[in-house]
Order: sequence, then C-alpha cells, then structure tokens
Amino acid sequence: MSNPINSLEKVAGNGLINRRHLLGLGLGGAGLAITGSVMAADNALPFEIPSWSRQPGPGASGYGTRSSHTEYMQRLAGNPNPVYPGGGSSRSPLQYLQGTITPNSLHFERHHAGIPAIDPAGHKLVINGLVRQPLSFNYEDLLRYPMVSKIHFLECSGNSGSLFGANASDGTAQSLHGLVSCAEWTGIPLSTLLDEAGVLPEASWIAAVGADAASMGRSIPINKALDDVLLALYQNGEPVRPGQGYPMRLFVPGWEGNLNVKWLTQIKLTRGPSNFRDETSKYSDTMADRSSLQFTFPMGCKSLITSPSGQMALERRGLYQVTGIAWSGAGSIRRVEVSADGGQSWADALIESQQSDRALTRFRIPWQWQGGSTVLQSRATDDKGNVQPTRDALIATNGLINRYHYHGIQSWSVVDSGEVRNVYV
Ligand SMILES: Nc1nc2c(c(=O)[nH]1)N[C@H]1C(S)=C(S)[C@@H](COP(=O)(O)O)O[C@H]1N2
Ligand SMILES: [Mo]
Repeated sequence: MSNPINSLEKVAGNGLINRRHLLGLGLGGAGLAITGSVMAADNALPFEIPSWSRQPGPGASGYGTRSSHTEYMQRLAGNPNPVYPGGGSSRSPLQYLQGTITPNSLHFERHHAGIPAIDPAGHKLVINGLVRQPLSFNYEDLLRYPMVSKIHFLECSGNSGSLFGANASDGTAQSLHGLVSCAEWTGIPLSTLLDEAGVLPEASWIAAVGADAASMGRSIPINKALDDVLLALYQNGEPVRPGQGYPMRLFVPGWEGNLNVKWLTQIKLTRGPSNFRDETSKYSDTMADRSSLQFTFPMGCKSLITSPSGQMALERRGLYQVTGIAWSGAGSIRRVEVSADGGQSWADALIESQQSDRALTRFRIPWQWQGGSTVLQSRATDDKGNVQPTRDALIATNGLINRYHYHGIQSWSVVDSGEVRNVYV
C-alpha cells in the first residue's frame, strides 16, 4: 500500500513538505498524525482510572512551580573559574522550549562577578555628566513613571562562539547556542528620564554602569539611548529577576547582550565613549585581517533549528516537524528557509510569530525522513534584506580568532541511525 505521506506536496529535496500542510491542511486529517494511537469507539475511558484521579490534589499555592516531570529542563551552567568569582554563564535549553518567550527561570544568565544581593530600598540610579540637572532616583520613584512593554530577544555576543572553532564540537542547541532568550520587558523609556535631566547639546554618548562587583560599564551612542532603550523593571510581567538585574537593568533592543547593563546604578552623559574594559579588551572583535572592531553593536540575522538538533536521535523513519527560532538585531524576520539536503535546495518554513521586531520568531516545516544521512539547515532573512551567511562566508571576514557575533548557518547532520550532530559543511 502506498504511504499517504507520499501524497503531500514536496517542496525541496530530501523530503521537505509544503508548510501549508501545517495549517490544518491535512497532516492529522489524512491519518498522518506524527504520533498518537487509535482509540476505541465507545464512551468508556479506554484505560484504568489513574491514581491521580482518585483523590483531590494539593490546593492553590502562593507562587507556582512546574511539574516534577519537566525538571529535566534546566539551564546549563558553564564551568566556574576559581580566579574569577561569580563569573560565568548559564544557557537556555532551546531544544526543549516552544513558542518564543523564555520562561524567567530558564532565561540565560551571564555575570562577570555574580549576582549582587540588592535591597531596592537602598539602590539608587543616578543620571549625571553633561545634563542640565543631575538626578537621583530611588526604586519607588521609578515605579510611578509611565512604562511600555516590548518583546525582544537578548543575546550575548559570545553566543555560538564555539562555532568559530576549527572542529565542530558535539554539542546541543543549548550548549552551542543557549546564550539567547526572549522576554517581554516592561520599563521606562530611557528618553523620559534623560529628558527630565536635560541632555546638553555636547553629550553624544551615555556611559551605563552596574552596581555589581564587576562594576560593568558600557558606552552607548546618545541617538540609540534616546530612541528605544528601556530602563527595564519587569520581565514577563514580574519584577526583573536578580539574575537579570533586579531591581533594574538597561535594555538595548537588538544590540549585543553586554550593553544591557544589569543592576544599573549610573547613567553618565559624555562627549565620547568611556572605553570601559568591556568595550576594549572584551567585546571588541578581531577580524581575519587582524584589524579590531570596537562597538560592534547590532546582533546579526540568525536562525537555528532547535528540533531535531544536536544529540537528539530520530527514533523512526517518517514525518517530523522541523522547528526552530530566528531573530535579527536589525528588525523583524521576514523569511526562514530550511534545507534537508545540506544546502542544495531550500523551502520556505511557516513563520508563526505575530510580533517579531528584534524578537525570537518561531518557524516550522514538515519533513519526511526516509532514513540515510543528510544535513538539516535553516537560513533567516530579515526585513532589511540581511541574509544569514554560511559559516564559510562568515569566517572569511571574521576569521577564527574572534569569538563574538557568530551568526552563520547551523548544520545538523542526521545519520542513518537517527543520531543528530553538529557538523561543518
Ligand atoms: N552589571 C552587569 N551587567 C551585565 C553583565 C554583568 O556581568 N554585569 N553581563 C552582561 C552580559 S555579557 C550579558 S550577555 C547580559 C546577560 O543578561 P542576562 O544575564 O539577563 O541574560 O548582561 C550584561 N549586563
Ligand atoms: Mo555577554
């Protein structure tokens, strides 16, 4: 008997199926549900009444916890460095997440000197330097200002940096790319506070400094600061988590993670950049021609298949839903193409997100795996026309010494046994 999957419209090599089949046009209806078993046609429950249905469970609680069955979803912490207390990062489990919002407990973290235990009652934000009137705000003052909410990704510019390495390491979506997350950030447009202080005409940059022991500072051009930068006080509806900068952080849409100064305590208006350590010895990019780029702010146009992805195993031949995330620091994602033959042919994936201006965007496409070896890839295009480059094209300009701003195409090899692995093609 012919396999009904074969009647679905193939749109690119090696089993990619038209994305319209995800829009109610028949993956399930044609008896092609990816999993699921046939149920008996009577009204009785076809199974024993389970133990959890035989007695009431615990009641409501003050603060929720997740199911104990999902505790395998954990951030992955890097190795702590004993000479650098509190420094390090933890990565979001991208391969387990769906949609586009990262739960606060799984938002990636990057700290240069750990998480300071800030009592908001004792925290101050000072705006000084080239302003008409230096100002000092406490937390309660700030909560009274009008706020806006924006959904944006945050990505460390060191994310995916291991892909600059000479050999493809056998990592997961999380271990290779988990320094990106996405949340709804609510806060005060920085322009509101800068206008109140009165920016003097000679001020061209701001210097933002955190209250952690790293005293992390970054310089940001005044045009960006007045455009869309937020003083973020809430993250997905609740106060910003301590790991994300409680009680307040800078949020700089689309630009490298490091600029998003956490535990923000000072904004100083200056004539030029302040040349902090984190924009000289760190977070500057050495190119293939040995030149060094400073202030490489926007994050690239990028995408990544999160399922199937590194270290997963396809258990049987048949229909799969290839899904992943795409984002761009320059704007919104217009197109994601997927290849199931190592980049020889491409098909457009379905893009799901409603709001994608510098936010994670979810894509999906059905795929029939017929066994054998192949390479899965995705390629994003944003609304400014930026197209995600191949790894080869990226390293031709950025070289292999640099560890920042990797945004090349990710290749996952699938071998006949079903194992999925990070490879270079
Ligand atoms: N004060 C301060 N701000 C900071 C950092 C820090 O160590 N101290 N780390 C930066 C870096 S390198 C990144 S990538 C982002 C990470 O934000 P997250 O931990 O909320 O994901 O915060 C930035 N802001
Ligand atoms: Mo970072």
